[in-house]
Amino acid sequence: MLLELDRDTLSTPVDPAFRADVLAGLSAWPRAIPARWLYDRAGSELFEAITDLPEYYPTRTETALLKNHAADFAEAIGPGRAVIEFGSGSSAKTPLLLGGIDPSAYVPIDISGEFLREAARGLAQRFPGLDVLPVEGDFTKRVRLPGKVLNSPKLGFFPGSTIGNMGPRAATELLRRMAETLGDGALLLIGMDRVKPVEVLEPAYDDAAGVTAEFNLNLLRRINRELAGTIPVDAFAHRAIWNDAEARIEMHLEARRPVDFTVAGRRFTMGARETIHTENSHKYDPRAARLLLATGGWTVRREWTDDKGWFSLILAEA
Ligand code: AVJ
Repeated sequence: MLLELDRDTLSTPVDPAFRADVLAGLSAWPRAIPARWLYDRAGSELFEAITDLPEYYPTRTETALLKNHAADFAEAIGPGRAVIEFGSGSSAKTPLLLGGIDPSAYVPIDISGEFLREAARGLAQRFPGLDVLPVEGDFTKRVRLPGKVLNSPKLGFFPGSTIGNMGPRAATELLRRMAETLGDGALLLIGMDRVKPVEVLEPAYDDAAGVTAEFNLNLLRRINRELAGTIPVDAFAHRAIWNDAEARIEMHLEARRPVDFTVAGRRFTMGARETIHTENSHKYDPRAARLLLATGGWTVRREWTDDKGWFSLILAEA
């Protein structure tokens, strides 16, 4: 008799979508696994560490913009809006926005429930009068907003250049869905990273301390742990390259020697220097940003950038 291993005797439950994406991605040519799987608990913590790196300019540049233009936001957005944050993570930048605009409610949406609840608790403490209504879910899918905010005018908040993870097609679809979710008269405050010299871009995604490398390699560790993988993690190297034609940084995991491994019972072989593409980070110049937003149903009202023009915060109207 063949005994099937009971689900709850396994240490980590298998997410069927993760399994499907990894198996399909490892079999595809070129091999590619969707970036969202980088962000398990360990990955989310490593990403937080990335945001403090000297080479990683986006977070500190955007944070400075939020601080320096608080009065502008208050004037352009006005009070009483329900703020809906897409992919809120640790909500680190949120207080900078909420402090200035006097919102009626705050709805953080994130796929990592644990992270979400911690962040929501912290914000509710910091803004005692504010309704904090967390929603656990994938913001790239249709999201059901809490009933309490359905009749308030809304401000979508999508900082961090998270939109850059998506290609233009997926980004357009997401922007359209956001416009639908947020309704008529909605505003969107979105952070977008700009095109800049490759000498700045590549180190930002391949730091001297090796934190980004750990972040990328964590995906292989996650596969080994959750999908009974035998990937020799040491045989892989982190690569970050600027693809100028597509205006994006690409992260890859490169096999340093021929490798042979199994994942969820399936066998894979890779030659030396073959890669698994793990993330894209698209960069937009101001015209491309406007075009993308317009295609997604949003009209740009204002744009703020830093002295070097490295990062922009854009306020758009549905
Ligand atoms: C979270 C998608 C905005 O693209 O800059 C940082 C992810 N990956 N370093 C980015 C990331 C490697 C980050 N985003």
